[in-house]
Amino acid sequence: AAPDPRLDYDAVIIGAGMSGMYQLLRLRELGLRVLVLEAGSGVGGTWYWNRYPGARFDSESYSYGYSFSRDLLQEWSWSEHFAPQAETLRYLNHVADKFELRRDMRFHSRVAAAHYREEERAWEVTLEDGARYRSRFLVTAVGPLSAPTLPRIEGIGDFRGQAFHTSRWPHEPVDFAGKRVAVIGTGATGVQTIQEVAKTAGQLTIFQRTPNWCAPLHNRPITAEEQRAIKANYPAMFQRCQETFSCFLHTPDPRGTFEVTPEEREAFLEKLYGEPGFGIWVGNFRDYLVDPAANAVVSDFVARKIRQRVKDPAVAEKLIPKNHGFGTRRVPMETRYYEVYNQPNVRLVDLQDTPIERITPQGIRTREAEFEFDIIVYATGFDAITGSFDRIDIRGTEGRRLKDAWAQGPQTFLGVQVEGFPNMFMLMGPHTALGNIPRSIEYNVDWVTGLIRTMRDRGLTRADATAAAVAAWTEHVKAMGAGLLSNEVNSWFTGYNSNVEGKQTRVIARYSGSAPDYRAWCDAVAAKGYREIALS
Ligand code: NA7
Repeated sequence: AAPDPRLDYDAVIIGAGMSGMYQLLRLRELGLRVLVLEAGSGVGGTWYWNRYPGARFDSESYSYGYSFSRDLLQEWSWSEHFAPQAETLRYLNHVADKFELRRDMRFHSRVAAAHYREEERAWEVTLEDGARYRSRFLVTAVGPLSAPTLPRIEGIGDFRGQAFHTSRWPHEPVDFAGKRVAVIGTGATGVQTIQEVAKTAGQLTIFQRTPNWCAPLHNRPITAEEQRAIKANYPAMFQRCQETFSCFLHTPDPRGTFEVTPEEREAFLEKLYGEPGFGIWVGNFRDYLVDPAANAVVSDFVARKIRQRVKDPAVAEKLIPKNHGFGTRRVPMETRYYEVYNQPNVRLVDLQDTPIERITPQGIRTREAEFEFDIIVYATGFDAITGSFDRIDIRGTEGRRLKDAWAQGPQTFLGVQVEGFPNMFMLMGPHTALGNIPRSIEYNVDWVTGLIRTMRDRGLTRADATAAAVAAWTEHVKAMGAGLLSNEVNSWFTGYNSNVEGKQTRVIARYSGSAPDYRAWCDAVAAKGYREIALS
């Protein structure tokens, strides 16, 4: 189809993270006029924003980069098995340079609204600064964990020291040496922050509301010999990622927890605890995330490890989760995290015992005590999965708001489309397979590109998933989540957030079947000519 002269672009992509960057490249190859709008001053998304101390991968670096370019794979060398944030950001800037991505990107451009205009079969995208663009397609590449949330605590604006949310970290380094530092939050981010800040802070106070089950990352540098092996082995490694449940190098062990002797069980768990990466979480016994008795065995193993590592038994008990089992929330991967609590300059405040009452100009007041700080770090997480959509005024046909369409939880087709929002395609939207996210991103982008290519080739200008397709997919996603212990726990996995109004209920926000199943489903839709999508 010839470009529509009424439109500024064929496609507008919101977000210049890993999804947006790759989508730009693919749509450019189709000859489309594409614009990427990015709120930050550079590319990288998650890896641009999350500059907090200690931020790093906990998926193996080499399994986490883009796989689409042989050149790129061969010329880039990861320095550590689990690379630090700065290296990943350098990598993504390298990708942007190599493929000249920035020429189609506009930075410092936060999208405020996106409204579908039926007359033109196009999206009108408005920035916070008022700039406006009309585009046939709207691709959201906004990330599942990109809308930060601060606690709703009184006095949060009163604090006179320095205060940061971990994902809005300043670009200049923050000096903790000798300072009195508070960290609120003990999720994957809090754990990475705490173990790093504890190295230099004069005094570190950790405010923990819910302990998480953490496990050792076992990071180390990549040797020259390993580097050669990694580069020689890329095709096989990515093939493996295509075959595993969540695209990680690790995948569930085929054995059930009680199919082995107690001695074998202990030895297996010990082995997993000693191995690098997510193995203990996603490579564990096949039934431990659905069977409470199996889960209790694994949880008990990790609890014993925590008791061994933390010297003060009272502190150890506070660090052991009581209301959820191992692996049912995101497992923070750590490096001497538990040993931090043995340091004389570190103390743990359990908010279950003594809730925070308010932030004061000097620090934090709990029910029991008044604390003074130089720095407060909010490692309090995100309005996950739907939060970044909620922050944009997205309206489909007849002005219907996406937020209203999702009032009872997200409704999607393949996590890519929403009925009544024609020509809007979501990358890593709700109901897509998460797991090793870059693997899912590449698949998602290629699938969306295939649909747009088909439309271009057939001269079609409107794609809208049918209501029946959305209902069927949403039901399928719910069914896949049935019986998972993680869906009975409050966490970002279940869209629960104590800090966001209306998000104190659990929803099925992510696809929890296997990535191969997800891809098979999407492949079949494409192979049969997108019958679930009304194309015209
Ligand atoms: P998470 O995993 O959502 O963790 C947020 C942490 O902050 C968690 O410990 C929360 O406790 C705590 N929190 C949140 N609000 C408050 C208030 N109001 N008071 C006290 N404590 C609070 O976010 P992360 O950034 O660590 O990780 C997000 C994902 O990013 C991670 O899973 C990786 O995949 C990458 P709670 O558990 O809610 O009691």
